[in-house]
Amino acid sequence: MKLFSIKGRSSIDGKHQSGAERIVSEKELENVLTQINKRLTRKPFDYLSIKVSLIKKQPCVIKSLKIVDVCADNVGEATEKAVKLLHSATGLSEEKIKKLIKTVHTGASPDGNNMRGAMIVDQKGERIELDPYRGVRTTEIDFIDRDEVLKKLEEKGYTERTADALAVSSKNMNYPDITAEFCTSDEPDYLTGYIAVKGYYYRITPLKTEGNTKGGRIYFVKNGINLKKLYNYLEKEAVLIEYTETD
Ligand code: PML
Repeated sequence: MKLFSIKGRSSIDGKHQSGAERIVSEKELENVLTQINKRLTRKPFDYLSIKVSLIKKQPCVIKSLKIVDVCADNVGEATEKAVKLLHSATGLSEEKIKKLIKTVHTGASPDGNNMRGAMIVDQKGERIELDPYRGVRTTEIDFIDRDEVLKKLEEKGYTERTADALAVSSKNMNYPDITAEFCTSDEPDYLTGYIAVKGYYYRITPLKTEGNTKGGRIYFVKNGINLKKLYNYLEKEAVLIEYTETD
């Protein structure tokens, strides 16, 4: 079956506004293009692009991580829980992890803004992105039957952002040399973030302070990782995800 990758994004004054990515069959193409167009035009924009390309290599199919809800009374308690999960998945010291999280909360790009993609941190706690302004982006992903998955997630009180983040983290955790991921949104009122480790997506609220426009992702990787292969997997290889319900 012919599959197409769709990538849409909008911006205003050069600042990212909305994005949407899908993998769809030829039959779904027209409908999904309409959906994406609606999603991108919800926010004001002065630039909008939607790119469609045929996927040449058949995507591999993987299972999604299982969602585990973690509640905390405040950001401090949520961060402590996040740090413990990351410490046990990466072996990095709690102090180092806290510093890295603070970097995300204050703007991880060298100019103090949010990065477009994720930071990459090795087991020595060092940042190793090829470009620290851009980072790495996980793309070329979709759920098999995304609408059905979205319905199931929304019934459980989750959001479209949860669906997108679950897809990203499931692709990430499928890579043997990625051990964990940290993520908070850059939306000032979206306080839920997550920690992904092998098999699980720990959804933690509130993982950031209300009103903070800084957010982003950290990918924790093994020492000596081949960055060229990592970038190629995350940015170029198409992956389809089968949603797995939490028991
Ligand atoms: C969730 O709702 O499970 C957390 C999603 C984090 C989204 C981050 C983002 O979209 O920027």
